[in-house]
Amino acid sequence: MKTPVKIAVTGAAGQISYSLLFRIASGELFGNDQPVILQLLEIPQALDNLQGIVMELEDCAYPLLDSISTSDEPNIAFQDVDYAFLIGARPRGPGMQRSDLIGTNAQIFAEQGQALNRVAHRNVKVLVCGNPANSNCMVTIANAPDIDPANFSAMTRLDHNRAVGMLARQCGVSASDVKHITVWGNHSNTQYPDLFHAKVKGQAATRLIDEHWMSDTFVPTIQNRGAEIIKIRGLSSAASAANAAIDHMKTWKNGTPHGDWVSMAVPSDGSYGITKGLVFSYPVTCQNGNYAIVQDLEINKFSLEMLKTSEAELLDEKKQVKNLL
Ligand code: NAX
Repeated sequence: MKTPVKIAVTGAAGQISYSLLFRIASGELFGNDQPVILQLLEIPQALDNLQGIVMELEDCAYPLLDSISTSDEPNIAFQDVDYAFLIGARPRGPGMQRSDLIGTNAQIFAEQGQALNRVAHRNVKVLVCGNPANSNCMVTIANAPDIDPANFSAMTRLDHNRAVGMLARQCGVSASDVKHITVWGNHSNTQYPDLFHAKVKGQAATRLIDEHWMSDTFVPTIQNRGAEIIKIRGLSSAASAANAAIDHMKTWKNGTPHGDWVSMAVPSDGSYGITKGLVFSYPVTCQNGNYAIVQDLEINKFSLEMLKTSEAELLDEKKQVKNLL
């Protein structure tokens, strides 16, 4: 048997984790010969509830689940972890502005960055999912100076998967026939799902779809899909978000399929003229546990405006968290 990998999940009693934990414990992410240790973090008020989830995990008798621990202390939950899913965050409450949420949550991620820096494995891979995910990720990186920034990313894979699914439905093909979709920018409604490079069964998507459908239907639908789900379901996306978190980590660890790329929000190196250091969603390929931003894609005027709008929003968020950077 292999040595178990240690995985931290924060917000472990929340709705995304309720899907995610069982899939990790079953071996879906790391493979059917890889034991896992789950190190779960919650706030004190949620620890009782989390105990119930631990009991359910135990009741699955997963052969690969080596052990589970719970804590409200990041220094304990992140001890020696190889992977960290930072999902826990405060939801937006009544009367709260987006800027209030940014301030409160950025503080959480600053503390968690410091704890990762102190106790996590030096090669830990960190996925930030809690919102505002891109800026939280930037704050986490700034507070973990001894860990390579390339080990951190924020999740736009749900947006990416939504875009793949919608284009596939529009063209009447399977999701596996769609390649080279990109979601650029912030995980917010300024994100830009870009079809200009997309291929459907090897053909340029722009030859198969109407340009007005792209700009007037596709782009706003993907940008607002999260809000639409809240309106209809009464709760935010959870199973699809957990699915995207699994996809994100799996691709990062195992690599992108031949001839395709995925969207990941990663620290900008200035590619495509985006301010260095912002955590920006790019098309990336992954190999041997590392990602590389896809270079030299042609960006037309429409796309450039969309990228710049999302960058401006991230620059504004950066101003709001500057005391934590
Ligand atoms: P829930 O409110 O169900 O769960 C959040 C959990 O985090 C709660 O159990 C809470 O007690 C815990 N928590 C709060 N502060 C914490 C802290 N300091 N340390 C540890 N745990 C803490 O939310 P859920 O639906 O699971 O969503 C979690 C986060 O993901 C939210 O911020 C949400 O906005 C974000 N999302 C991000 C997505 C993305 O694509 N990047 C998509 C889905 C989701 O909306």
